[in-house]
Amino acid sequence: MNDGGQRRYDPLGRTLVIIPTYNEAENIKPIVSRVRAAVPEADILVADDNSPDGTGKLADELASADERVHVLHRKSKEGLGAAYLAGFRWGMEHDYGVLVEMDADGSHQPEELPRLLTALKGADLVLGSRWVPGGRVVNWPKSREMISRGGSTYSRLMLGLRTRDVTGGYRAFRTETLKGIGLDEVASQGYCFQVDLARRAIDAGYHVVEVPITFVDREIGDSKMSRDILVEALWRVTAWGVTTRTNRVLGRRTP
Ligand SMILES: Nc1nc2c(ncn2[C@@H]2O[C@H](COP(=O)(O)OP(=O)(O)O)[C@@H](O)[C@H]2O)c(=O)[nH]1
Ligand SMILES: [Mg+2]
Repeated sequence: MNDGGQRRYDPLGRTLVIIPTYNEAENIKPIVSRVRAAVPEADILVADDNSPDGTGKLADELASADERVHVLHRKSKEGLGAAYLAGFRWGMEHDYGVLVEMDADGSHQPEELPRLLTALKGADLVLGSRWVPGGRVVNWPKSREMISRGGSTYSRLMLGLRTRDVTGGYRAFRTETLKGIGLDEVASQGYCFQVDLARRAIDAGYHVVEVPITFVDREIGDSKMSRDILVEALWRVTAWGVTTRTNRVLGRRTP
């Protein structure tokens, strides 16, 4: 829990890097080999939603050649949130101490992961952050940057958070933190899943640290960002904001 970072933290334990994929056939091999090179001691779990382009099969080939690589095959596309929840549960069942979120498209550079893991030695959750000093985005269209910055700002204002980058998806959790924030109640599916987890961790009093990252826009394949994902984020963040404020007025804790 949050006591200003003064408490002693347990050693980190084994690390699992979870990579959700939907149609990332051209990206899956490069990203897995970069993760293996950057953090050889970590295992990898590819959580594939039955990608029509065969990403799951390519991941299977990687897994059969490397015992540190695992694949979770899911029946159909159910969104980033559902894929991560399934990945987290797999990681918990297999006793990993650290669960990492990372996109498959190279936007989250595996070479920066050691810095996130070092910071996690003294924290409950580390957020890779584009919007703290030292953090930046490369090659992102201005429109996407505005959506992301706007989403973070709106979420921060609605939810009363001080964290700068609450929508990002490059994160390292202690497994204990995820156990403590009640994953069974998480219903968000799209990218607001990231805001949901951040607000839950902060509201529960966990020590959340932001580490600057350089986010590089994908060079290959298509973004899965859609209107539906944006609409879900907008209504959910607004609803959480209203609930949080109402509960504050009534003196209740937000679930
Ligand atoms: N398993 C799974 N992965 C997804 C889904 N939607 C997005 N992803 C993955 O989540 C990561 C981020 O998605 P991306 O399209 O790059 O989002 P953007 O960077 O915000 O444009 C990528 O690795 C995607 O393949 C989904 O419905 N299921
Ligand atoms: Mg991307």
